[in-house]
Amino acid sequence: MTGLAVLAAACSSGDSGPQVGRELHIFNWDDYFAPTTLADFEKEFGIKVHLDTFDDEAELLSTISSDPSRYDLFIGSDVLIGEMAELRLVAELDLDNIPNLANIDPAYLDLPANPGNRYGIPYDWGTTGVMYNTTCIQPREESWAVLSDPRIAGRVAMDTEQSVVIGSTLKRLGYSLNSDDPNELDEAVRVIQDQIGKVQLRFVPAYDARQMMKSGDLCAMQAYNGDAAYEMAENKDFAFFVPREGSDIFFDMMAIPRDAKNKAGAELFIDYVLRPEVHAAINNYTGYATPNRVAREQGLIDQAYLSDPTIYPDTTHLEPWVIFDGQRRALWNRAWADVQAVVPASQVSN
Ligand code: N2P
Repeated sequence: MTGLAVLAAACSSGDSGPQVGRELHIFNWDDYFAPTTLADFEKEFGIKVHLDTFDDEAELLSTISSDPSRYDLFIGSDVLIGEMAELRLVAELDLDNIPNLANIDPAYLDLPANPGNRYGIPYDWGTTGVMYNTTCIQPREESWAVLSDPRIAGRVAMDTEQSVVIGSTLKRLGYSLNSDDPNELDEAVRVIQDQIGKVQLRFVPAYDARQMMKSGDLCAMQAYNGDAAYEMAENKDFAFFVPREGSDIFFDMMAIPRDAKNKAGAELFIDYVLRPEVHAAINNYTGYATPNRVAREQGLIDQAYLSDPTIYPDTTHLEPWVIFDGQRRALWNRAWADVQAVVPASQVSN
C-alpha cells in the first residue's frame, strides 16, 4: 500500500482502524530533523505538520505537563519519557501501527527506562562532552576541567539542563552520574559554584551556545556530541572530546503526550521516521548516532560518520542515566537551586 492508501484506509469511516487527523503538532529540539523530513511527510500523507522547538528537557517537561493535549509528538530522552510515564503524561503506543520498529537494532529496544517500548521509539543516541575553539585554547588534557580554565574566563558555558550540568560534574569528580549521595552532590555544587565565580561560567541552551561559539563569544562549551559534529564540519577551528573522566549516554526517543489529538497521525509519523532512508537522512544531517540497523546494513549512513569518534564514541566510559525517583529528584533540585543562587545577573542568558 502507498502512504496515501494507508491514510485513506485509516480515515475511511466504519473502519475499526485509527483515525488519522489532518494536522500534526510536533515539539522537538532545534535542528533535530533533516531539512526535508517534515515536508516529505506532508506531501506523502497530506497531513500539515506544525513544529515548535524547545531549549532543553526542562522546557519540554513543563510544556507537556501544563497541557498534555497541545502536541501530538515530541522527542526526548528515554529517562525523561520513563519519568513522564510514571507521571501519566505520555500515551501508550500502539506498536501495531509502527511495523518499522523491526528496523531498529534490538540493542536500543526494551531499555530499562522504556520496558516493552511502550512509551518511546528510538530516534538516536549520544553523549555530552566539551567543544572548544582551538584558536582560543589548546587543552592540556581531555577533562571536564577545561570548563574551569582561567584562560577562557568569561567565554565558557555549560548547558541549562540541571541533570546534564550536575551529572557531568559528578563524573568529573569520579562519581556516578546517577548519584543520590548528598555529600557527592554538595561537592559537585561547590565545583560548579567555583566555575561561576572564577571563570564566569554561564548556562546557555545548547542551540544558543552553538551560535555563540560561531560568533566568538564562547571559547568552550559543554556540548552534545552530534551538535559538535555538525559544527565541526563547518568550523575547522572547532574540536570536541568526551572527557577522560567519563560522561553520560542518552537514548532519545519519539513519544506521544497523553492527550494528543492526533495519536494515529503521530504513530504514522513515527513509522515514517523509522524507514531506513528517512531515518538515515535525519542522522546524516543532525550528526547523531543511529539506532536503525537496517539503515546501517543498507549503507545509508554516511561512511565518514560511522568511523567518526565524535559521533560514535567509545562507550566504555559512558554511563546510562537511571530514571529519577522522587527522593533523588528532590536532592538534585536542591543542588541546582544552590547553583542558581550564586549566578550573578550578568551571567544569565536570554
Ligand atoms: C540538541 C540535541 C540534544 C539531544 N541538538 C540531547 N538528548
